Amino acid sequence: MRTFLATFFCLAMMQGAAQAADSIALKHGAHRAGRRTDVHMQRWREHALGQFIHWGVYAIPGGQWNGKYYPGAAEWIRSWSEMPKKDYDNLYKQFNPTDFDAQRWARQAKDMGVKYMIFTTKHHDGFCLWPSRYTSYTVASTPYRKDVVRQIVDAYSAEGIDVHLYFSIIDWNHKGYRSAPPQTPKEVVAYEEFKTFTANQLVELLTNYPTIKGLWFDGSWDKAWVEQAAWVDSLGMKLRAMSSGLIIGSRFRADEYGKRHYDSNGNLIDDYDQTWERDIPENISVLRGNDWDCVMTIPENQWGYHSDWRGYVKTSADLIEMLVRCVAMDGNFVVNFGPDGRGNIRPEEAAIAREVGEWMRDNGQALYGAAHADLKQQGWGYFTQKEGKIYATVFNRPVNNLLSVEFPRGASLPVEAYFLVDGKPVEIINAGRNKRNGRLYKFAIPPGYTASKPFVIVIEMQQNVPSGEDYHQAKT
Ligand code: FHN
Repeated sequence: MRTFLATFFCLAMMQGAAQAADSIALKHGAHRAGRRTDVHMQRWREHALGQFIHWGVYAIPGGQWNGKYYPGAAEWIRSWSEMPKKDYDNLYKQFNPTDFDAQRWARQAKDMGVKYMIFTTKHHDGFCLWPSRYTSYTVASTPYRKDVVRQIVDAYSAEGIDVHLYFSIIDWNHKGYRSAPPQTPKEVVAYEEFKTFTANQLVELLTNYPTIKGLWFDGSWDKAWVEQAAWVDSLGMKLRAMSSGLIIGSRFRADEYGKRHYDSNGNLIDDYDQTWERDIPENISVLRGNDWDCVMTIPENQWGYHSDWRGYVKTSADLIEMLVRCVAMDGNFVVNFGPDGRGNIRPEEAAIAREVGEWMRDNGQALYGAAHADLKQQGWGYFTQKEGKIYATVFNRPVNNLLSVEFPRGASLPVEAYFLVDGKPVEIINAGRNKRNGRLYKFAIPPGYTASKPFVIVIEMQQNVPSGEDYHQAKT
């Protein structure tokens, strides 16, 4: 739900984007100006928190092979020169995750407060976690045999969590796949076969799992794929026609000039900005009024299971801060999990899920369905807004216990404030006008108030703004 402060802001943003460039005619650029307004996208927008799961045969070596530690992202180990390709390509014969219990994963996600999840049906290695009839390199050829995607879709849907399917365009297992554009007639034929194969698999996924809400594409940066703009665009339309409300991010296709994510006119391609991987924008203006998500790893850059996490590992406090920061800029935040080769979610990730979930139970109201509030950013935390209320999430409590909030000139003003967790009142101090004729308020945290975690103050806003006399700006 978007209300008073953000509405003004978004209109201004969109007008800014529309005026920014001289448009050129594009056949395969953005097919819509501005955000999608349908119920499916609105539901996605309100999720706030998502879970990513990277799982595949790379979970078996878990970043180590023949006793040697692989320092890169574990799901890329096949590309490591010390890992023989032949060994990797036979790992599927060992894939038998007897501990895998999709319902357990889904319950854990639900307890964490997750509203949608993204599951790797096929990563760059080409191994399919569903029994695709277009290749034998699938879970059906493993000792495990059972359709993993089916179990995930059923278990998460039963918990009320929306499922989106990750699909890698890169496929190291398909003989027609290549990253550079095909040159010889033979290469062209092989690449055409790869395209048909890719399209067939995508149609198969939507046919087999019709309840899924979106496709999350990856690996579409290959020049060979980028050059197929017209074909990829028509494939996207076909997929959308199969699944009402299907959500596809900006990582699927390029325009006819090879521009990805944002087309040659600067407009977002498809439904949301998918460029924010392990990164969060500095401020909302960077996003040009578009929907977006941020996908984040818990260790520095591990998506698939790595048995030996090194370097800094994010804490639940780090992730909660990122989550609130994203929602305060109208984005969703997605935390990645990499289960091991037997189907277990590692204890570090389980602890994160538990801790984030505990925090979300008390404070999720400040995030689910909430939007950006156009208030000046303050060093103590972040603002979100929903239904006439401002939610102020405090991460850095000032030593004087006074939270400054500046309300712009003409905006509605606070009438009541209280802690979200227990409803106890917070004193509002009118601190006068600021230089720009806005109003400065202080919200007084009682000195005896103790909090070991970030906490939320709800600010109820006056709905009818009186027109006041303006303060004369100092002449400087
Ligand atoms: O190469 C992949 C990586 O392994 C992982 O899947 C991430 C998730 O966003 N995407 C690619 C890198 O951008």
